[in-house]
Amino acid sequence: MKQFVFILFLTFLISGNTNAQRETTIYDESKVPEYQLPDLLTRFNGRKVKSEKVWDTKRRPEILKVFTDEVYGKVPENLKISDVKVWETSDNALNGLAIRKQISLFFTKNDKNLEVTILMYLPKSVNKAPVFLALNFTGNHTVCSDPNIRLTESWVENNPSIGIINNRITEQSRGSNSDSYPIEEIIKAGYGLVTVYYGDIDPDKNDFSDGIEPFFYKGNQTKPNQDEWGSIAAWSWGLSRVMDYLETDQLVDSKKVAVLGHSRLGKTALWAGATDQRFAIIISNESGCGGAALSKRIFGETVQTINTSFPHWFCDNFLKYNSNEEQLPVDQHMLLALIAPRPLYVASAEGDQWADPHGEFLSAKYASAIYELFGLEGLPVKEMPEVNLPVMGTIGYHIRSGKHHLTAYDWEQYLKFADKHFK
Ligand code: GTR
Repeated sequence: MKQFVFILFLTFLISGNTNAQRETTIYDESKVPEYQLPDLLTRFNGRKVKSEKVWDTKRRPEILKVFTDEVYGKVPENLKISDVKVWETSDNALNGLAIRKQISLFFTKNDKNLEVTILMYLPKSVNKAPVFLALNFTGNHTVCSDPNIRLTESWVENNPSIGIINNRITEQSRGSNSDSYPIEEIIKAGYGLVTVYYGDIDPDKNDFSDGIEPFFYKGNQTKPNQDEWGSIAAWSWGLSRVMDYLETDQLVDSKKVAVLGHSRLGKTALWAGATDQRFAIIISNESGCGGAALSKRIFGETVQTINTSFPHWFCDNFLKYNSNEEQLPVDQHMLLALIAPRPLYVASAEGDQWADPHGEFLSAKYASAIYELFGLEGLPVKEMPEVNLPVMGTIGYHIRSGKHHLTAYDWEQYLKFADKHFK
C-alpha cells in the first residue's frame, strides 16, 4: 500500500512538472520536447498518396476538413455581397502616380448590415494590374497619409498614442502605419495595393455580438457553435468576398491577386489561401502559432497560450488541444501544403522568437513534399538560410534581422517573388 501511495505521489510530481514546463515559454532549441508530425503523403486511412489526383481528390479535402472542424471553424452559411458603392475613383493620387479607388461592400441579412470598405491604389501604367491584397490593423487611413482616405466607423482597439480613444479613430492616426505599406514602391514595380480594415469584417475582441458572425445565429444563439468560425476564419471569409468584388473590377487582374498578411493577419492570409484557390500567391509575414509555425513543436507561443490570450480567433474545438498538441490530427505544414501548387512565401524575423522562426521554416520545408508531387520545387534549401538571405522556389522564405513587424525589406522580397511568378 505504501509503495502504491509513493508511486501515486511520484506520478503527481511528474505530471505537475510537465504542466509547470508548459507554463514557461521555451526559447531554447535544446529544450524543445520530441514531437511527431503527421505525414503529408499518408492518408488518415493509412494509404499512401502517390499522385496529384489522389492529393486533390482525397488527401487535400480530408486535411482541409480537419482544419475547418478542429482549428479555424466552419463558415455557417453563404452570404453574397448585397450592394456595392464606389465612393470615388481618382486618377491623380500620390502626385499623379496612381489611381485611388474606394469602394464599400454591403452585406445585409434580416435586420443586420455590415459595411466593408476597400481602398485601392493602382499603377496608372498597367492596364489590368496585379495586386497585393492585405487586411490592415487600424483602418485604411493608417496605411498612407493621403487626406482623401475615408475614416472607418468600425470599432478599433484603443491606442491613445495615435488618438484612438473610445474605440473610435480620429485624424491623428492618419498615415500612422505607412512604414508597413511602401505604396510608391509597390506602384512603381507595377502592382496595386488593395487593403481593408479587418475590424470592418469582425472587430478583434472576444465578443461575438458584432461583426459578421451574428448574421447566421439561429434562435437564441449568441456565439458560433464549437465547430463554427472564430475571427480568423471570419476575416478570411471577408478576403474571399473582396476577391468576389475584384473579379468584377476592370482595373484589376483578378487572376493575379497575392494575398498577404502580417501576424494574426498572416494566419488569416494562409487560411484564405487554403480555403479559396482563387488567390494566386499567398504571403505569410511572421504568422507564428496557428499560422506557419508548427504547433506540435513546443517553442514560443503555444496552442494553450494563444487560446488563452485570444479565445475568439479559433473555433472552440481548438481548445481541446491546449497542452495536448500531440492529439491534433494535423499540423501547420499541412495548412501550407493546402496552398500547393500555388506560390507561397513564409517570412520570419530574428527578433520574433515568440512566432518560432525555425518552426515556420520547418513547416515550409515539410510542405515542399506536395509541391514536389506537382513536379515543382518547394523550398530550394533544406537548412534554414542565414539572416537576410532570402530563398525563392515555388515556396519562398526569409528570416530578416529585426523585430516583429511588416517592413520595407519584407516588401522588397514579396515584390521580387511576385515578379518571379506573375511576370
Ligand atoms: C500576438 C500573438 C501572435 C500574433 C500577434 C499579432 O500577441 O500572440 O500570435 O498573432 O499577436 O497578431 O500581432
